[in-house]
Amino acid sequence: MATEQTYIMVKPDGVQRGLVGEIIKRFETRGFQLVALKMVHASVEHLEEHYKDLKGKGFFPGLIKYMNSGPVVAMVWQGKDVVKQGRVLLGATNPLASAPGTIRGDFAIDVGRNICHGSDSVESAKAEIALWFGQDGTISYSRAVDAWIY
Ligand code: RTP
Repeated sequence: MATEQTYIMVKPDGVQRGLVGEIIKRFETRGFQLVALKMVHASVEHLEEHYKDLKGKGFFPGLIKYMNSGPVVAMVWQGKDVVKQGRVLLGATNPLASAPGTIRGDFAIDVGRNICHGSDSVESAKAEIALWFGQDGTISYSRAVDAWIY
């Protein structure tokens, strides 16, 4: 299976609650590689572009307001099957449907405050990485640990 990249974001509630390290830890200890990271207080326009597929949904204005309420931590993680596996680590969109052991299943109860975002396909990951890291790009580096994980 080819190595993929996915866009993972700690949402404003995850930042406010001090869950950034916990979320990074879960991806790191699983064996995925961090190849880009930054903190951003995203503009309404930027967030409307990120969530453009949801425009028209009743919760869209509240979603943009919530996402614009404070800084987020934007990350790119790399590794085998990381798009799908990243969504597994996050848990279901509605935390009440998320299994214990997932990030949302362990730390959230409200779909409107679900702590984190993860790309839902390889194609959307490419678009989201370009949107959030277009000018900065990602880092390429080798890790000694990969010989033990893969
Ligand atoms: P995300 O993009 O944040 O990873 O979430 P997702 O793909 O699992 O879910 P999606 O349907 O794309 O929804 C994006 C975000 O919108 C908020 N939401 N609120 N009924 C509601 O109030 C509702 N439904 C969705 C959540 O923050 C969800 O993560």
